[in-house]
Amino acid sequence: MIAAQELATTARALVAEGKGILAADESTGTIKKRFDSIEVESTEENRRAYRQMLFTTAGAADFVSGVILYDETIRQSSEDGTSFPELLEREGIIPGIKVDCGAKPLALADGETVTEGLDGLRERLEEYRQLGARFAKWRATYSIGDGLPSEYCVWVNAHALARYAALCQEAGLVPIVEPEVLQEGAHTIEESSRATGRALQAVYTELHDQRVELDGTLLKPNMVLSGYGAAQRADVDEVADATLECLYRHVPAAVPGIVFLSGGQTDEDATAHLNAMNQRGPHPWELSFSYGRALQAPALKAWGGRPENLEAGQQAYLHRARLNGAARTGSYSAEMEERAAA
Ligand code: 5MM
Repeated sequence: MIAAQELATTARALVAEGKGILAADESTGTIKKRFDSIEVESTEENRRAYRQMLFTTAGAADFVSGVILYDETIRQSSEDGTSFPELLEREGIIPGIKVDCGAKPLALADGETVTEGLDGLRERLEEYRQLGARFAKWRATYSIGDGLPSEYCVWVNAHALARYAALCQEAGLVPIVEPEVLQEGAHTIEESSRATGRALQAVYTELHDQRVELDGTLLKPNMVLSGYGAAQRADVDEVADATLECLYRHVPAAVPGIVFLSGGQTDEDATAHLNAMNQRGPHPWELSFSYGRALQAPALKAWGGRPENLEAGQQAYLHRARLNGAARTGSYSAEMEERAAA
């Protein structure tokens, strides 16, 4: 059994100053959608080449503390035969792994999901640790709507997240706990806050009851936003204030870090929101990022599946990583976007 101290040290290293996490854990179905958008076939070799481009970007380790991998990716290697976890370790980046098996329809609950993957998880975690993973991720999703999320959905997902987290700590992996309230729809920022707060409160009740040591965990929540389809969208200051208010009410101070997901925000919005929250610090927890789309979208586009665009793809990724690194200390400004575009 890994000492609690080691888990806490890894969790703190993942939220080191100026750094955050790259979520590169798209399952085969999701990466296919991303590749479809640039008209690239989703073959195993193309997926490997794309991930290699990201993982070998010189200078990224200055802003990226860890990378979340997918089951296929953790078993892949760079062209010189170095396994991806080893390659990342050498650069000083901590390898992690997505271990959930996806959000599936929740029985007798129209429009709601429960995340599966607990069966056999103890054995899978043991294997992932041997493959080099030092942290893990499990994502639950909740929709906002008429009577949604239901208490039923809130509690089954909180229970599963805590069972996953306890198994991770037993296996020596830091669990990233990801309750994502989806921001699709026309809801107000107040409705987003209520749903997010409810989900978080249940998660921390279950984590406590299932004996999870909070200082060896990280939280990966959504930001509190008005729905993407709302007529009047909340601005950067309103999002920062509403998100912080919700987190202060529901997240214990023993949690070392909160690593937001981007959830379909534009790259610039995801960076500006994080920056505004850090400008309002200091906070009891580090406020950082664990972005998928908001770190990768420009890189994917610049690469376009062409080996000759490798450097352009790496520069685009490095640029977003640098700006989000600045947002970690509240020192990002919109001018930094323009300077790069010039
Ligand atoms: C990278 O995307 C992950 C989800 O992949 P699957 O849906 O295929 O399992 C996702 O869990 C991701 O880690 C987080 O949602 C953050 O990603 P975004 O793009 O929201 O920042």
